[in-house]
Amino acid sequence: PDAAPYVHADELRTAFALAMSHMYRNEVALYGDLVRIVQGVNQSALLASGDESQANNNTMPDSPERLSLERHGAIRLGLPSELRTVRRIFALLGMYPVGYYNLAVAGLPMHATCFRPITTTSLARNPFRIFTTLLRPELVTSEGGTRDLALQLLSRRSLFSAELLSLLDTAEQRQQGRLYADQAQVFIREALRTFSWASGVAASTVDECARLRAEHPVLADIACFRTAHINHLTPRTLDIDAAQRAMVSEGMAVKERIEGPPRRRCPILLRQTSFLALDEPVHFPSEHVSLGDLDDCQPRWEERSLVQGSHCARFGEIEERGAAVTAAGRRLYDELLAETTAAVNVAAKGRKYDEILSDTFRDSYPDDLRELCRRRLIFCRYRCKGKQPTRMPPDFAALLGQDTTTSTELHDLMDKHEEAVIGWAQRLVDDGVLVAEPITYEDFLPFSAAGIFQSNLQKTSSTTTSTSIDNAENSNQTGSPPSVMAQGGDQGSLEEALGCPITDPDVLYAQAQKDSLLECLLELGVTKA
Ligand code: OOG
Ligand code: NI
Repeated sequence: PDAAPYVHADELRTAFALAMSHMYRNEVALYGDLVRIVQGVNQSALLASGDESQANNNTMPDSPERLSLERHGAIRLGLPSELRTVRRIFALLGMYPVGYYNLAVAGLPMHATCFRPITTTSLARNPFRIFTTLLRPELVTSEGGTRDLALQLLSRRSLFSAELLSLLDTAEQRQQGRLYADQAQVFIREALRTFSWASGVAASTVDECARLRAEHPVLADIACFRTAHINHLTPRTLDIDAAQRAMVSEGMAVKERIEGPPRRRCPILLRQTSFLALDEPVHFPSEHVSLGDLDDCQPRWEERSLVQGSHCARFGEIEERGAAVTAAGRRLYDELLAETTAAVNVAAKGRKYDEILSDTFRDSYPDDLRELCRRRLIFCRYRCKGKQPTRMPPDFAALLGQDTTTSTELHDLMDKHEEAVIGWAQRLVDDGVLVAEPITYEDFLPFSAAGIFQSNLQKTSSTTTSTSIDNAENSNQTGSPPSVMAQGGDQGSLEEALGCPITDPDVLYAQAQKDSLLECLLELGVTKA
């Protein structure tokens, strides 16, 4: 077996994302329509602008199909042990936890991280990520035992098949943590079961589901099912405004507004919109049955009588990504968002918000690549335009103090005087020696995520027993005190659940920028004096 080739994590991730896309299109027909719309919009955008529209995304010129591939999905987990195993699954796919998101600020009893590739090469091969939330039961504080009910339901399920767990063990025992091709196929098939809708058979009774919904719709979504069903997938669009219009004109119920920054010449961060979650049929068992592992779910359910109900959680989203911003760029973004919110009359939403947002950003957030770089608002990747011997400014030469310019010296210079080197690089950009390209933002935005959550959880669905559902709707809309209070984050406990630290995204962007600069200096054959 030693001679058989392992499947590379990047390839495995690509295969997994494709399989997941296929599964989700089968499960949610409207999602298939969304993918078609996005491909059409991307095709037109490419035709209209040549390759310019891709200039900010650091990718090779590509076909509309490849361009429109899914860029992310999202799952919601209930228990630390579930997250721990999910981390192992994603590690095999070359996806690692990056960034901490405290969703309690939006009244959700959850926190999250994003599993994604972390190297420039892997990101270029396939940037697919999964936004993964974990329940924080300690934030569900209301009387009435809903927290205990949720935990009880969760403790009875197992998200992972025996075959999947054994493949994880096998892969982890090997040095590279990889699988052979035949094992990879089984791995993807079994992993997909964990994230599938599982025929919409619930793991709770209809009444239990209603009780959890009344507390918070997301509690029901997390605790009442056998699987950690993917709740949306998100292809990339080159023109999100056009895609949103196309979705509306096809009659889709679409989120009121596009989350994130306004449309700009130099896109930053992430813009997202979605069609609203669908009310889908669910079969609830009429009584409790003891649940074995995932493998024996089907036969047992079929023996029981099932009650027809529904559940509203799954949707389809699209995204458009721009430059990763520095801490300063992020502060400015957050300030302008807050300014916009303050300026918007509480009653006026939609168009009005968007106009104010555009105005606020136009006045205060530079929309010119040179200015964004000069003010250190975005991270850039530097590239040599052509080789030409370049002299180091005398002050740098003095810092190094010798005649030769070795790679170790340049490393040293970068480490100790990075800010100054960036300034120098920008002069070289002005002189036409280097080119600066924005580094694509690969992460998420907490306020946008909260907006996406909220627009898809507002609608509580109806079931055959409707009284408590009506109560749920009321409690969400009448300003009664929220059961989940805004709370600080708890990154430590999420890391403990994961069993590993969470990487700070800014460290990755800064490293990518620095690596590119160093490469340029070496390639230029920089000399002193
Ligand atoms: C995750 C929402 C966050 C995004 O694009 O911001 C997200 C969820 O609904 O579970 O995917
Ligand atoms: Ni999303």
